[in-house]
Amino acid sequence: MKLPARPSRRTLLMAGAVGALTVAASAAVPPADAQAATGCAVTYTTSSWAGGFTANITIRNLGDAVDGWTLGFAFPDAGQRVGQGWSATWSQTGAAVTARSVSWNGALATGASTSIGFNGTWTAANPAPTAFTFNGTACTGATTPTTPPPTTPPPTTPPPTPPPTTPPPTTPPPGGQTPVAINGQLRVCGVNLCNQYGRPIQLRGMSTHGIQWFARCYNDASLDALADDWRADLLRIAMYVQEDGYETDPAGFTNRVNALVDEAEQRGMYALIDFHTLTPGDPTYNLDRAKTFFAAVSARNAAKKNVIYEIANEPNGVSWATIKSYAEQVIPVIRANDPDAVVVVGTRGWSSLGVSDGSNANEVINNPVNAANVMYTFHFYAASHRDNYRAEVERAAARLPLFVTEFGTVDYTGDGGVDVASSNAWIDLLDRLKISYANWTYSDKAEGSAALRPGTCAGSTYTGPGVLTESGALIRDRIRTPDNFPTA
Ligand code: IDC
Repeated sequence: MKLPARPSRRTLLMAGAVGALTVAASAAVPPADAQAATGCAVTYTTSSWAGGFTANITIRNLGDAVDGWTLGFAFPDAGQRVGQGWSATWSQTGAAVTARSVSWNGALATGASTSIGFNGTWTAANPAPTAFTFNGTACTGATTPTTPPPTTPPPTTPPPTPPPTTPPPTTPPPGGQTPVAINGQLRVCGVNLCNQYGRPIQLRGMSTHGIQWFARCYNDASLDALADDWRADLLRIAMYVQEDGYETDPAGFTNRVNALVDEAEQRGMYALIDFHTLTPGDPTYNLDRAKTFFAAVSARNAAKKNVIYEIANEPNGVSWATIKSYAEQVIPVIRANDPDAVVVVGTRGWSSLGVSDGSNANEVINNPVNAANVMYTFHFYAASHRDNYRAEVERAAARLPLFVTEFGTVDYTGDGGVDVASSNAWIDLLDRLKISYANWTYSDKAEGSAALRPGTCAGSTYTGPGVLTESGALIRDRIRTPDNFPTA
């Protein structure tokens, strides 16, 4: 799979005040059948790479409350096309693009906002549209970006990030039988992850690949398939910090993570926000970025029940003492905004509980992070990590709350053949110990760990025979069995 070239990004804000004029006219002569006051403000932000881009759009209703809306705009360049979109029904005729509200975001009160987006393609150039309409009215209302502008360098001292200026979309929580509807706000109890009834549960789901490379794989159809066909409980959002990730566009990646949190919430899935540090392995290299990022996402998502924070993917080349110190600086930033959320802390040796560095879980057991409601990360790749790792997980699980935020069915490179026996031995163990897990990856990268066959994300079909790799088929079979979450 060819990876996209280094991304370029732009943000465009639309500003003006037509909505106010409409209101003034209605107020001066209030006819019996007064037309509803209208007005709107739009932000359009893109992350683009050679030939492709992701657009995130926030719509703010500055007029009277609406129940159903249509957003319209025209692409400036003939080669721009909408591909798969989310949170709206998208269509394009010539240059004209239309996005229609869906069931859960059609009702927008005065002043309320909603976020939608799409993955698109471009040929010659990818300029942002310059005009938008909302139910036929030109959008000229002033808007405020929801995150700091991308040009702001990360501060070098602990950065109290201001809370977002626009509230997250007011999505009604899904009722019925979704994992989030049943389990609600999670918390750590003893060595377990417990639901709103204080009963131990296990969440089973998938990790994205790096969202800087595989944004096209996370769209309405693919996430519907994950929730409904796979019956996944959990989406891990792997936001690399390096490798063309967060450090290149903090505001853009923060927005994209937030959009995926909403996508998971709308489908009743938990969202694990993964600050995907990998190289360099010392998490303190990214300490300021972590504080900035987690301040923003925890403020924005504090009211949601489906968010879990993973503060360092795989520390490596550092001591547990260093990781613990990092955790004790980042966790208070999250707690200041979102006091009751579960936080997962990476462990030494690529989150091997130290085993890959010749150590073991005792360094954590004897010196745990000084914070409540915390779990510890364990990662494995089934073809590389076998009995000695399983034995240590089983031993540690009696003393520490563990969360397998990432594992592969293949070897530690993420590629190679599926080790069916070792993968099943691992999943059997996790099931027995009620350890939650996310599999690497729900993507179509041409590598053994990817669940989707190469090319799947260029299409619109994510279910049925044809789309799964050997790894995807094995994992889907394991994930989609009934959860039997306790309800009292
Ligand atoms: C791998 C991806 C691969 C990518 C590489 C570098 O599968 O496509 O080129 O990262 O970014 C981890 C990491 C995870 C790795 C994965 C497989 O958390 O980022 O993904 N792995 O190597 N730890 C152990 C294995």
